[in-house]
Amino acid sequence: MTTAGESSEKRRRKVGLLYDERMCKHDTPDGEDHPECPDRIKYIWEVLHLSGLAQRCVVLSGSKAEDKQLQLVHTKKHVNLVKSLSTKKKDSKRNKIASEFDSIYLNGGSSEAAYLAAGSVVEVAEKVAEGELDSGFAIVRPPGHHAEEDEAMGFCLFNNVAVAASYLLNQRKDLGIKKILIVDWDVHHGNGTQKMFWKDPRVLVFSVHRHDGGRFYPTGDDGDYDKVGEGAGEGFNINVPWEQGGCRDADYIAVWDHILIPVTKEFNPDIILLSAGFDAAIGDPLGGCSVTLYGYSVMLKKLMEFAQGKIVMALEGGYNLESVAESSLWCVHVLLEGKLFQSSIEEYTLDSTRRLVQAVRKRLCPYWPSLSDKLTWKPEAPFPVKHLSRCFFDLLLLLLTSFFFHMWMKGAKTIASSVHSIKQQVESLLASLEVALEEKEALQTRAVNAETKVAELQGEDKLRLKVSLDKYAAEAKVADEHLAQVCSELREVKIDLDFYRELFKKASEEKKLAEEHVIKFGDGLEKEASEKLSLKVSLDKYAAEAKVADEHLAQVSSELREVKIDLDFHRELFKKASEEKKLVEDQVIKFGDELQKEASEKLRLQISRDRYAEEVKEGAEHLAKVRSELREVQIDLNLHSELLKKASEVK
Ligand code: Q9C
Ligand code: ZN
Repeated sequence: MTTAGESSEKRRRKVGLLYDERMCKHDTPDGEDHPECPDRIKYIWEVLHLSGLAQRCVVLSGSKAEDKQLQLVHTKKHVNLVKSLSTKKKDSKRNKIASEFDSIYLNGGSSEAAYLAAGSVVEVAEKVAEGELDSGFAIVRPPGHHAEEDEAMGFCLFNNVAVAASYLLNQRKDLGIKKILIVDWDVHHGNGTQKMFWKDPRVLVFSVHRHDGGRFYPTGDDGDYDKVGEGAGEGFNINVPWEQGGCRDADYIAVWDHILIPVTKEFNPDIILLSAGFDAAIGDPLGGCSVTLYGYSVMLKKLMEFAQGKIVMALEGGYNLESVAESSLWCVHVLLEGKLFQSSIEEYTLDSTRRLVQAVRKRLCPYWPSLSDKLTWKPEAPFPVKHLSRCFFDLLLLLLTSFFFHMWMKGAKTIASSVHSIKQQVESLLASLEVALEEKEALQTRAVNAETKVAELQGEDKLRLKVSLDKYAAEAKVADEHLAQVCSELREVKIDLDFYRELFKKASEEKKLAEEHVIKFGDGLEKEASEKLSLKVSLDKYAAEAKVADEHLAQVSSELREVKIDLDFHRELFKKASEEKKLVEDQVIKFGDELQKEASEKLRLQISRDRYAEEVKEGAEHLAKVRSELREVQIDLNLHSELLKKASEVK
């Protein structure tokens, strides 16, 4: 079992964060709204500071790329064109240039920002390759992966990630980087990157993106999975083209598990560059997919197992400010801690995803033998479950993540250094508590059932039972003492589980409301409904509810202890009951033929007894875990009120 205490003793990872305000100067010339706006990176930076994570990283400021570096992947003509933008004073001239490209705007700050974006990814990549940093995140704009050799495109001026990859391979041979994996999880195809390394076996380019049969941006065939590279680079380009929107964590994770990870194992890169667009995130206005914080942290964590964890993240797209900031935050958290955003939520992979994964594997298995292995999928969910689970789990996650984020952010202002661990504790406590409560109920029912059955079977064994009842009483006393000890342990801990349980209850109620809404909207309006719900899950609501919960705090705190005592007591009871049952069963066997009729019953009981025993054991381990987690949480009720104060302040 890994506890927070253990992992904090691990060597601290050095994570670089790069941000430079000058990249905010690239903006639309007339101040029109545009999804690729300066606030995207400003907000990420703010959130990283408010959360206290930035303070735990190595903060770097940007530097401009050199022309020589840019020309590794771009034509001189293109570099000069971008350079000239700053000297061309007239907007009209820049507008004319912009209009010659697809989905490009330009202003007086564009050139400097583009040079900084590329140079910054180079800088972080260099430091990670040198080993000065374990990993890093370049929070840059304009993005890069659509930019081609001689062309700006799709909000991208220079291909930042491609420049960095080429720089490491060609200009920093001394660093020993021979193989680079580029992972592009931006919802759009990384067409520029694909072209730049099309024939280069030193760079494995992997992109998962919406393709929609060639109708999604960038339209055409380039992003299809039959595009695997050419010449020496054949097999070193991998596309996973979604056939439609709506892809989720389970779909992305399936692609990781069945395509990207096995190939990465075989390729064994020296460093990983991540084209980290967050426009596949839930809530993105352009992407139409639903990747959650959990999905992003799982994907990143899985990549950290390779290249000795040398990962360079570079921001690409992502146009919902909150999604982008939260996802970034969680990725930095994963880089720092190597820990996941815990989620017990199981989802099912879309049928279309399974077919796609099979097709991609088939196309690429000549180059990557591990893709020929037989694939086994988890069983498919029955229809209504499949449908409902995708819809409701989404809502639940949305609720929980927004809530956690909110609580976390507010707390961060005052207790920056410990807030991330509190957040994690809260998560696992919530999960643990829910499970524990369910478990308690189940055990209670089962204990009663077992007792009934014992009573039925005992018959002539009353004497025997009398003896064991005394034993029972003695053991119950021991259990009582044990519980008293647990109680005092609980009292020492200054976190109040009920506070969170209350909040969780609220969240669940919200979820129920939300679910009713979704049903009303019906399947056809599912997307619209979930958008509305994300509004519903506004932080205001949580602030208000947290306040109510706080007021309940004093009253319910003792109740919690009783629940815990109850739980332990019932476990103990149940254990005794099971033991009794076994004794009685032994007697029954002695009765032989007369009880032959009951033989089948006995067998059934034996099976269930084993199951109970296992569950009780699991329960005990679980409880031990909760307790050890509790012991480590060092916040007190002041923190709660601080949190709440901050919550309303920020709101
Ligand atoms: N009909 C990135 O995410 N859409 N770029 C234009 C024109 C362009 C997205 C639609 C989307 C570009 C880095
Ligand atoms: Zn994108």
